[in-house]
Amino acid sequence: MKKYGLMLLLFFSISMQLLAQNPIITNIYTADPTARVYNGKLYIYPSHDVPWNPEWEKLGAVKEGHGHVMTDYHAFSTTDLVNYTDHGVIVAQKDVPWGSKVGYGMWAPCITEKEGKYYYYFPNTPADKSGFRQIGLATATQPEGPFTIEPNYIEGLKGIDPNPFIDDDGQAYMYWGGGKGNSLKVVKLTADMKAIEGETMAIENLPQEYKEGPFVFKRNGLYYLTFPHNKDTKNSTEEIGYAIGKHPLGPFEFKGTIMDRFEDCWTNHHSIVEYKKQWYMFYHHNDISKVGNLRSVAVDSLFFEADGSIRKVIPTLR
Ligand code: FUB
Repeated sequence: MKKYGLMLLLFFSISMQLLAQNPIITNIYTADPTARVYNGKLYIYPSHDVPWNPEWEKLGAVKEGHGHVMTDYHAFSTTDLVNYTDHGVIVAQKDVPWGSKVGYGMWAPCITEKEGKYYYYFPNTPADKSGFRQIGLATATQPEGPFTIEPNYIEGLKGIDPNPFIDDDGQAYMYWGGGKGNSLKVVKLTADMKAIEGETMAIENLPQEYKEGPFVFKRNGLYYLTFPHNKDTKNSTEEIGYAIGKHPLGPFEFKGTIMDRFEDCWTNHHSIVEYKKQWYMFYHHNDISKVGNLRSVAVDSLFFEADGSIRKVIPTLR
């Protein structure tokens, strides 16, 4: 009986992989996917790449060199990793009380759930020009919203790529940071998830150059810190590596590469999640647009070895 159960599980996971077609979201350009499981569904919270609109320059927006233009966020959900529902815009730049209203604002977001409430952290260009990006919060009682945006950004979280992580004891942490001179940092969050608490620490001892997009998860008592790094500045994407620690604040020991660099998209940004007893890695590539700032979210299965190490994920591209 047990044998048939295992065979069925194997058959199910192979069929899912055969049916799934990358990129998985094709109605809009999406990048930087955070995948989470809520109420039996798998939700994806990506950023939303759009082309630059020259009309914004008349309103005072300044075109930035990197070209990552984002003005709102959508949420998606699925139960089979084949069919995805677009829940529409959940947070828009024009509605952020503390943000600039036009331009490049909203880069990689991330979400977490605590006691039935959903906490959606997102970077945006601050209207007060206090930094390249500040990180704000929107909350909801359902994973697809409606979300209410907090009036101010969170003091002490200047930067990009927020990744909240809640440990089994209920303590929440925020990892964030990326880009030149803006390294990986971690700090505790207050119980209401709306402010930082205690000292901010830099995570500096990773042997390969950290770039951006941290994502932390816990498995079998170990904390996996995964991150894009080791970028070849010429023509390829960032590589995704990982380190393991025994505490959310580290120290973390670098363990290797989860996904190699591949062709010409400049960035990669990922999340890792277990759904229906299979682990998955969500990431992005430019295989529809062929340009680095109009990206599309993809997914592949991820496997652990018996010793807890991660087997390399080979991206299945279009
Ligand atoms: O999507 C804009 C930026 O590119 C993100 O914040 C980075 O992680 C990189 O993917």
